[in-house]
Amino acid sequence: MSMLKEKLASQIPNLQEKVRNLAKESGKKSVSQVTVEQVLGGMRGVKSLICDTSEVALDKGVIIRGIPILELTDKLPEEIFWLLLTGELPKNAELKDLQNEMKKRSEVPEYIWSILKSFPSDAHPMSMFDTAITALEHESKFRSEYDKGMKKSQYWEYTLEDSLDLIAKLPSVAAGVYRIRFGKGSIIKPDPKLDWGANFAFMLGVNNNTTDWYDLMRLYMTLHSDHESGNVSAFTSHVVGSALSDPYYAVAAGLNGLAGPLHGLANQECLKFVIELAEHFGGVPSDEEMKNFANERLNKGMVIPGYGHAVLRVTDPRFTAFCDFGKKYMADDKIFGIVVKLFDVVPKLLMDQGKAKDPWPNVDAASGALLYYYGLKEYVYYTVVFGVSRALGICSQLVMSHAMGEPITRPKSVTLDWLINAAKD
Ligand code: NMX
Ligand code: MLT
Repeated sequence: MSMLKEKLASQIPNLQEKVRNLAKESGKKSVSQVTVEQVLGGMRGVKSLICDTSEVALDKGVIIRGIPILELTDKLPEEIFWLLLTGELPKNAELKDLQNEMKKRSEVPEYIWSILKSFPSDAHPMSMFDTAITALEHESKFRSEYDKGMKKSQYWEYTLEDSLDLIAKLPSVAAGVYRIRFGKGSIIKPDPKLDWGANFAFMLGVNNNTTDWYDLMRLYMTLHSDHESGNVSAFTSHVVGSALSDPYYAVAAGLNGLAGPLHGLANQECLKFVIELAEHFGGVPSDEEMKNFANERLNKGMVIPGYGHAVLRVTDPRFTAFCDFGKKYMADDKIFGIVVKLFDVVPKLLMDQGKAKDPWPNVDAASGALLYYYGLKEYVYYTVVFGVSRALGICSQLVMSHAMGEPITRPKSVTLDWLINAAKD
């Protein structure tokens, strides 16, 4: 048994007891009210989900198991995965054990490469990535055990098994998508000496494998890993997983949501916008030029990608972490310079426009410029990189949800007329 599974097996009975007691002692207590505005407005702020892996404070950003994200930027993504699941950072031996588990499970079956090679040459990389994850469902231990008659108390164990298998393979699959889709030559096999994040950077094959490129990928994987459970991708995965669809189905479903421009695809849209600015002005524009260019976009009814958030009301600390990295390694780069200048100009524009509740940058405003600097220029690929990282959080949430014995998700919908009448009352 892996050390991670042992650790969880020792913690989960306590968690289950807390859930049982809460339901028994306070099951009928009211903890929040729902306004008409919330029903009409994407359920914003409705407290109806449990997520212990992380929380997003509107004035602080994401806090993973009590630790603000800016205090975790020097951690490996594997350490974050352990933290998300157990609430503690791993000891050295635990980290080694987890890394060994991942290495053992990292081989990608040949049929995945055949499927990826059969895509149209202009397919979107997210469609390729999500299809590969759905196809990998063939490997699901959760489903095969369920078919044999798995007990409810074992759901979390096989969710963990599938999660480890899937997460171990994702860097290879994602790098394979990149190399196939953009004609970069043969697939690069993982280097057994490298950790999970650095291996992803290595297998993309875009840079001379410098330590700062590896560091950027580790940081990227850590920063995007989890953002509580109400965001589109995590929530979708939660709903799909609640039907006892196995983690492959659940993760693929969530990442299909990540592929939307208001969610993870904003990183692609943001870099596209930055490149447009660079090409239009032949470098970093002045404040006035940038303001006019951005206003034109707003006047067309388009959003400024990478700005605004459904929960946050401050600059996303993940943006801050990326900017700090950029200032250290590429302070004079033109593309990074535009990202910094956008930060000077856009919040005021959005405040003047008066619509966005949060005028500040989110994680997607800076991430692309850094990948671009290291040679990952094909920005339609960027959401795949986000997806590899987000699988850490989604899988952790699925394990915890099954550990708590959560039932199938099934809220009640009402008709518009019902709502109009209820509002009159
Ligand atoms: N540029 C222009 N208008 C905006 C922006 C923006 N960046 N952000 C919000 N608004 C508008 C929004 O479209 C809405 O307009 P309308 O009333 O005409 O429909 C109005 O402001 C109120 O929206 P909010 O309540 O502030 O935002 P909401 O919670 O509905 O949506 C986002 C949050 C993140 C979807 C929204 O801010 C947005 O579209 N941002 C740009 C896309 C983006 O960066 N998404 C990435 C989010 C992070 N991630 O990785 O997932
Ligand atoms: C995320 O990381 O999922 C985004 O910031 C979106 C969100 O939290 O709603």
